[in-house]
Amino acid sequence: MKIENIELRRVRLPLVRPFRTSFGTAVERETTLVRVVTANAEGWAECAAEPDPLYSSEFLDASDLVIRDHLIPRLQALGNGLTAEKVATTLEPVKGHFMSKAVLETAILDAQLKETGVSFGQYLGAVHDTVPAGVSVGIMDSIDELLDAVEGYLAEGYLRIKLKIEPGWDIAPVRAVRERFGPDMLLQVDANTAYTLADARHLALLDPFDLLLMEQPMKEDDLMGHANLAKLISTPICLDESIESARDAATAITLGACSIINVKPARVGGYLEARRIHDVAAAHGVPVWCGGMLETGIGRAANVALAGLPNFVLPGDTSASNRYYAEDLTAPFVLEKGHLRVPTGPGIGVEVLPDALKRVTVTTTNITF
Ligand code: NPQ
Ligand code: MG
Repeated sequence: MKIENIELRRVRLPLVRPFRTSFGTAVERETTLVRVVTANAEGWAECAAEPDPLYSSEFLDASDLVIRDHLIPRLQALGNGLTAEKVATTLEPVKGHFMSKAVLETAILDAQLKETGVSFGQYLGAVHDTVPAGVSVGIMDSIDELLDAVEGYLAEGYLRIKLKIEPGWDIAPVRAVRERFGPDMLLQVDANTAYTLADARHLALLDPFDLLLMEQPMKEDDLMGHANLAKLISTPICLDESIESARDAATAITLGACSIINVKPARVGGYLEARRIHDVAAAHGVPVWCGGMLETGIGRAANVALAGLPNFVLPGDTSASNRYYAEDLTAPFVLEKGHLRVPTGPGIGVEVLPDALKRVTVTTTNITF
């Protein structure tokens, strides 16, 4: 494939409501869009990094820089021999920077699939036309406010609720939501690393609420701690931040550190590694679900395609566009009986809307390939 130009476009989109997690509050989403132009197609992807290194060590300014000065030059050295399948191995000598590698690989894959008329779903091996949607609900100022928010999402049709938790906002909100909405609703929690093993007895107080899972209670590098916690609580442990590769997934499963995995392509370097995690987990009988990073329609489209693979058996954080944005950068993803439709057009299968894009653009940088 011959790439002619790569555009890095910093955009900023207001969120419909602030999103608070144990690591901070976001009122807008800022990201860098990568547009890869070839002779016959253009590929799009969005970087999952945030302005500050709080979810992970990656952050947007560093991402732009590593893409421009370290990643793109290595891809340029491949010349016309470049394919999406060669991106990860070519970038392997650069340590870390998975989100930066992911956005490049994804934009290149989108261009490649558009050139050949294949959709992400077909390419990755999706077996479903629609995928069940969950929603991630931020930490709120009061239980009443939380109950109103959850009620609204359930009325929209979301099939699973994930509550963000932290010390001081855990047992009471979970109890209130469970009591108000009953035993049948699918409910889970995400701590984004806010606890330690010393909190095991406290976290065991969540056992009676029949949660689907508890996501990333402790530090990302604490696999042993998660394996120990798993023996002390009955809620299944799901890992997010800890899993940066298929090898990590195999290690965590073998250690007993998790029995479910949140697969986020951005966190693991792209959709090809994400699919390998899906496969490793499936081979171990470990279910997976698709995480989210507040993607616009660009990233959401590819996530929904991935979520169509057979071992994505739990509803993902693949929510409708209006969960986050009043105006998305693509035609909005909408809930149909709690499901999102897997796009079927070539590549990510959605078009970027030029006017919406213009309104949110902060800066544009072009790199001639
Ligand atoms: C998670 N996502 O599963 C993340 C974390 C997260 C949907 O819960 C701006 C950009 C704010 C990315 C907040 C969900 C964010 C973000 C939280 C990602 O852990
Ligand atoms: Mg998470």
